[in-house]
Amino acid sequence: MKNLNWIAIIFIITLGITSCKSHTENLERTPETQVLLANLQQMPANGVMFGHHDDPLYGIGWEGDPGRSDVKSVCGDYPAVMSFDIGHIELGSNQSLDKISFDKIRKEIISQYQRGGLNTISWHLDNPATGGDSWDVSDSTVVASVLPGGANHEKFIGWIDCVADFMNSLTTTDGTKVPVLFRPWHEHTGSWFWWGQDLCTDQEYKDLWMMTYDRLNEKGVNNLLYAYSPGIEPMDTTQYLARYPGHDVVDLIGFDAYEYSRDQYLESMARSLAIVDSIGRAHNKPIAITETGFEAIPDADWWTETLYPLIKNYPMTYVLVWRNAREKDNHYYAPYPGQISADNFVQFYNKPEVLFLNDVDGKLYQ
Ligand code: BMA
Repeated sequence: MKNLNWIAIIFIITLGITSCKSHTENLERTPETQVLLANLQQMPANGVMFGHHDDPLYGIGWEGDPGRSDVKSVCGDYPAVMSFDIGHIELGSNQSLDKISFDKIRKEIISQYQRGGLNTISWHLDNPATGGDSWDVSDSTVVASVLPGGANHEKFIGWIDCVADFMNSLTTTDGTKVPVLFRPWHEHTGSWFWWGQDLCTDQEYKDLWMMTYDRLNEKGVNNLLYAYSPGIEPMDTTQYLARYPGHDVVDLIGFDAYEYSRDQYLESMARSLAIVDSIGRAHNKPIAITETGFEAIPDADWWTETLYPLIKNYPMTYVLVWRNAREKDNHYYAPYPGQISADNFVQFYNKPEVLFLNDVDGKLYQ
């Protein structure tokens, strides 16, 4: 009897340990990823890194020219941060929603790592219930439908597995996995994506994040840091954190904010910066402006007179502007040679506390 009791107790303890195993215990990030996180926590002491989405892939009037970048053409240096989007990876497609082959995206991510720069990835995935795109908000039950027990759950796990395969494929020739800052489920405080504010409950959003996080871990994805980036809708830290999935599953906090009018931009930036600064300090999270910009940069002094004064007083890790579309008129956020803000961008570039690739100089991974 006694022996049997002991066997039962050991069995229960073992069961308890296995079933209570939390996500963080599963996670053994690669040494490079751990070093990157430690450096991102230190970075703000040196300055704020500048980033640009799809920087080496295309720009105004060009596509796929080796080594070319609109930012580099203007200031002579690459952005320290490059962002890429893997929308349509979930469909098994060989090109992204912006019609760039995933082989090319992979190659550029590896190159940016080898130059010593930071890579971040967003995911404008399709709507798994309707077959529409990220912006298809016609159905407010889509998030619920991909969670366990939902009609689209199995299909959706397959979609996350496509992301896992891509992340796991980011390896250099010596077999090192490239660390990446993954920024899933972004701008969720607005209601323009199917995972947005009015399209799911707080709990469903958190469950979506955790399911993504846990599945990527299960698939051996150990080269990711995770960025949480709502829009400018939160008015205070409580609202900012309403859908926050937890400090153990988020490495960097930020927000996406665009200029539509100067007053609106200054006001929303000031508020959002104060929010992430306060949470970042309290919880030792690096902070960033994960997307920003003024479409077609119609203000010739925008870089030094609008953006720089906003960011200079905060310990920002990076500030990233969106893409220079080659296929859509006036959809660009970084200057190109001859653009009216190009000279001003060079002044911004010359500020000692604004960091481009040469300033980072390999420090992110040492
Ligand atoms: C949006 C726009 C779209 C693009 C998407 C993903 O903000 O630039 O044209 O498809 O990002 O890059």
